[in-house]
Amino acid sequence: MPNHYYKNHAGVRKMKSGVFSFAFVACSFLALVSVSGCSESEKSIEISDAWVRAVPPVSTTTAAYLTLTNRTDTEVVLLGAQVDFASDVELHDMSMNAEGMRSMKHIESLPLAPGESVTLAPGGIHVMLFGLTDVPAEGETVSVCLRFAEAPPHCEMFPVLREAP
Ligand SMILES: [Cu+2]
Repeated sequence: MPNHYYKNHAGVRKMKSGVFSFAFVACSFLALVSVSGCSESEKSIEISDAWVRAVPPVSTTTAAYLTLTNRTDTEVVLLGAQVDFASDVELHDMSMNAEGMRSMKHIESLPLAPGESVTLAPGGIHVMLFGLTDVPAEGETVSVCLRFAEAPPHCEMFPVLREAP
């Protein structure tokens, strides 16, 4: 796919916004055995600082950002995401070229070791949304379903914002 370029954007980190987490593999199984058998805070994938960038209505692309923390005992691998308002979704990493322009490349998967946390933010790794069929408006929330290896997709509501929360 062709390289495309973004203006340099300072990803200013502020206070944590909503923190979501969901039970994962081992916990889901234990939860079937006993409701209190597994604390979600101990064995889960945690999602925080989730947002989708608000773009002009004529735009055909935007991006989703979040912080993922693996609180399970096993490696989890993020493969990408799915949304109902874009035809294609890819994990991208952004880097600086010799001219000081930022270029993006497709990454196939993003592994997280137990306890590891990764932040997808402007200027770095992001979830690229191509072929927008319905451009999300600022202030809306949209469903983004994260895809993992060896686990069902997990859908979360992401706020649509102009800047990082
Ligand atoms: Cu991208």
